[in-house]
Amino acid sequence: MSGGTELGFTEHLFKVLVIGDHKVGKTSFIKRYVKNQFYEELKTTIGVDFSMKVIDWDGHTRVRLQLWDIAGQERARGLNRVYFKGSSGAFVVYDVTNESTLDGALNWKHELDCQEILKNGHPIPVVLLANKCDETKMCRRNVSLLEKLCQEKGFVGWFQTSAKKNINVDNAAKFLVKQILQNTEEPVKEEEQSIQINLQQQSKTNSTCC
Ligand SMILES: Nc1nc2c(ncn2[C@@H]2O[C@H](COP(=O)(O)OP(=O)(O)OP(=O)(O)O)[C@@H](O)[C@H]2O)c(=O)[nH]1
Ligand SMILES: [Mg+2]
Repeated sequence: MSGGTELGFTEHLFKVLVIGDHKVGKTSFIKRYVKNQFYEELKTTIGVDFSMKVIDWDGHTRVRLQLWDIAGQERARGLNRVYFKGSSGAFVVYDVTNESTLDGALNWKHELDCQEILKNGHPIPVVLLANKCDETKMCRRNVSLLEKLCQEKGFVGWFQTSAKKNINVDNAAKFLVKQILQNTEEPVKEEEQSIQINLQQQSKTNSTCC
């Protein structure tokens, strides 16, 4: 969602999802990013929590990021789709010390792709976060695997992050915001819009995923 332009100054409000399995560090990532704080013990998120981060992107652009911290258990409960609507981008987080959470991350991404499409017909930009990288060093094989996965599954990028040690938190956020801003700059041409409507109608009738 984009706000008004006043004397060459633009404000944007973007809804950004932070999703992933239970205990991977979603809330910690947000707390580090928004408040530069980290807690060894955190209560599990119930439902959804919200945080706001205001970024003075450049001299004439301000971005308000509304971060939606969705409980890891919500996917199992099938409630996550309710929260996806209207999002401009997402972080999908997994825990590098718990391999099964990478499968979980791919499932979250799949559900998001089934649900959210931008006006220009593209899926929303999603960044994969390999969190808790302070706990273990990622080997080359895993790095190549993640790069391949990103390409295959349509993530716009991935980062090794540590909410604990404040590694790559800002970089990942900047990267996602840049992708989101690029989408706002791409006007949708009229003929493209009608093609997209047709495609969306077709995909609704052919859809097997959701
Ligand atoms: N070592 C390390 N621990 C982390 C990191 N990020 C989070 N943790 C710890 O992992 C645990 C879970 O973190 P949360 O941020 O609550 O995880 P969550 O994904 O929000 O979990 P739910 O709300 O249950 O879905 C907490 O004990 C954190 O202190 C990190 O980067 N490194
Ligand atoms: Mg949480």
